[in-house]
Amino acid sequence: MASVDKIKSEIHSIALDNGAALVGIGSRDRLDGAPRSVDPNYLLPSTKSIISFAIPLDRLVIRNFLSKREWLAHGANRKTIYQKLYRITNCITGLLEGQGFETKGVEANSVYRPEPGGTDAINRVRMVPDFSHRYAAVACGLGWLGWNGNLITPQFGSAVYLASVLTSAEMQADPLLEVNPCDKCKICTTVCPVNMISANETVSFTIAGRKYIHGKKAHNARRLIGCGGFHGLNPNGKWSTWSPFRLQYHLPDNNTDLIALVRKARSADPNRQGKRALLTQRDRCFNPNEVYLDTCGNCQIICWERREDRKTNQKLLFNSGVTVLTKEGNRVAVPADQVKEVETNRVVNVAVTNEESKTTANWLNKALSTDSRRVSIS
Ligand code: B12
Ligand code: SF4
Ligand code: SF4
Repeated sequence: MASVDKIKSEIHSIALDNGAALVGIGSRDRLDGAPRSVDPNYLLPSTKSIISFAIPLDRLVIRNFLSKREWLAHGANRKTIYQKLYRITNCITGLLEGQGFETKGVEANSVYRPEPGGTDAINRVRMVPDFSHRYAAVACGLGWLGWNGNLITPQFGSAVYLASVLTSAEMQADPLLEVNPCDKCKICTTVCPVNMISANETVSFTIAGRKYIHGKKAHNARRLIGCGGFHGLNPNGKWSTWSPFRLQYHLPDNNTDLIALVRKARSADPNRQGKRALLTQRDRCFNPNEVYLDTCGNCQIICWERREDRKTNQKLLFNSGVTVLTKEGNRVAVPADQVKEVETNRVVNVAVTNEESKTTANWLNKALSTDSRRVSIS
């Protein structure tokens, strides 16, 4: 058997050679007292070390996405990143298992603990992961939790995706990050169509005996409306995400009603029906025909390590206009005063141009199905 130091160095090489920009190792005791979603007992009780790694998003693609010059390239970038995260996970798991250690590669995304009444992509709302990559990354020294609640790193801000591996191998832990890269500019709180992140209130938790905080988030169901693309317009009405869809402007305050609204909107979404309701990120990213239709991600991708860049990103978004669905079934951005909302048969309204709104009876249903047919697995 190779020495654990050699294995550790091999793990770093596998991650970095296969596209990760950051990799770190944390000891199990750093997760004592941490939130329950990062308890390694759920997946691998024999865990002694946690390996975390991160891949940054392409910055040109982010800016084209925020400024609404180009939509689908961001999803394509995210898809490639997930493929790399899974490949690195598989390689590291193979290495450690080959050396006789019990090891569990954590799914990069879309795998959740059972929740009552929430077995599929229409009904689940709590979405507690089998293991939380964000908290794990903090415990492995990759970064801190930003005000936006995402992992923030000194090198790339929050614009990174994460994965983790649990193992019974006992390796020397890497140091924790000592300085918080989040300067509390709160730009992340201004870019959400559903005002998800509070600018004043915080929540706190403990990792490795240290206290961390992030901005308090509204109920999860609210986030599912914004992140899920059911409502794209900012409350000021001047810019939107890449979603042309609209739900109620005053979302219910009562959580039961909010959850019912999410489930109703998802039930009418053609991209969550049949087999699609059970797909994991792994199923999606390795299907060559699957298209990622991302509409937001703003609170994460706006946050780069330098404040000047964050301000530029915010400005690009604020000046990017409002997304409409065109007659041809495409999504383009136009100035806010050229937009009209029309009803659909899918719970949501959809934004179209003033001009094209006059003839929606002739083309809307066809354009809506062209829009959703981009996604391949059905
Ligand atoms: C679920 C999820 C979502 C859900 C959010 C719902 C949720 N519950 O968090 C949705 C789909 C809305 C979502 C949106 C986004 N996500 Co997401 N998501 C995840 C996922 C799978 C888990 C996140 C998580 O840890 N949630 C649980 C946390 C928030 O709660 P907690 O404090 O641990 O637990 C609380 C409750 O659950 C409660 N509780 C009560 N009873 C019980 C019982 C038990 C048993 C437990 C355990 C807990 C519990 O206790 C806690 C106290 O409040 C991770 C992948 C992963 N496996 O880590 C990606 C992940 C966090 N997402 C990511 C991203 C980027 C996004 C988006 C930007 C969308 C996008 N373009 O990808 C947005 C950002 C939204 C935001 N501001 O947070 C990245 C973050 C990268 C980074 N730099 O940090 C991740 C890590 C994916 C990845 N592989 O990189 N996401
Ligand atoms: S945008 Fe500003 S406040 Fe928000 S997480 Fe990034 S650095 Fe922190
Ligand atoms: S991804 Fe978009 S909708 Fe979701 S919380 Fe972040 S800013 Fe809000």
